Amino acid sequence: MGSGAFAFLEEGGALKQAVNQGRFQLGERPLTSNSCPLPPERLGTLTPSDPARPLAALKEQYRAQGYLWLRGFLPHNEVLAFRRRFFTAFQNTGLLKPGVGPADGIFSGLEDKRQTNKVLMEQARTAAYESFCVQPRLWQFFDAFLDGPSYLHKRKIIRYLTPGSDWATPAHYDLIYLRGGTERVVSSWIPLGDIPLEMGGLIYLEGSDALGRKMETEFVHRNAKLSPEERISAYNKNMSEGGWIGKDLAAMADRFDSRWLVADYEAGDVVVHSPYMIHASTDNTDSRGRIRLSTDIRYQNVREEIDARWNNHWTLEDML
Ligand SMILES: O=C(O)CCC(=O)C(=O)O
Repeated sequence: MGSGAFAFLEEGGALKQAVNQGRFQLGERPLTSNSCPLPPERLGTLTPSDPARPLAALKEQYRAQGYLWLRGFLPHNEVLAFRRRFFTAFQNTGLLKPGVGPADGIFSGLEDKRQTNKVLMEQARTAAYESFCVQPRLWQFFDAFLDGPSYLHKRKIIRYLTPGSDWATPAHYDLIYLRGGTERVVSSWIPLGDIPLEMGGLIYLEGSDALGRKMETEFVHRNAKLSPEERISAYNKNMSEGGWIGKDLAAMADRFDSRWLVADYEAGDVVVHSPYMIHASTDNTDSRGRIRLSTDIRYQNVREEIDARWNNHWTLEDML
């Protein structure tokens, strides 16, 4: 995709216009995260990147922004095929609205967590998911991006969020959970299907890579007297509950005089973010009932220190 295609998004996109005009909301409703409204003056849009740009330019943009929103990085149809495959596995759990194709992933309105969690954990271990994450388009990019052979952490998270759910990801930066390895680890958040604003995608606190670094320096100082095991834990006595920075995103944006950057993601997009970049998600309030599906996986240079705690498949109880 040539860079011309992005001029629209960068300069005249409807989303950006909405933010600029200070009327950023979903229909009559404001955007929320964990039910807390995000005021329009504290919102902005993510800057899209053309994956075809020279690598040096992408690296520079990543360094400057703390993230890259790579539009159309993966084949759209292959991502949708994966979404279909994933939700097909849930067909007998009652999660999906009957009579609608699994690729649509429409919520039935009821969830039996015992059944769905079992299927989710199975899906997180399938060869199909593994092979999606190790597809050459991804590892070849990360080999180049990380200046050497890339390593994909075995702990790979695949999440879905039903509309109306009372959970959105609170604000955090990833190194809180990955302190046992290199700080050059890079996270990749991949929407598995379109995730327009109303479906609750990932949002980033503008300029927060520097903030995350500052916070981590303070934690290193405060954690210095702890045992090596505690020092790297996201749950040690110096961390807030669950390692989160907080759930009230509006208050956080006020406190740091910053904005939350939002996007309408499409199947095929890949976001890459630094381990210090503060991010969170918004609520899925989709009136069409679509379930938000995404994966977040981490790459690093294989020659750098690897956090051994991430050497196992993700489980819902692993407390990492
Ligand atoms: O998908 C989410 O809600 C959270 C993802 C995340 O925290 C990450 O990609 O690091």
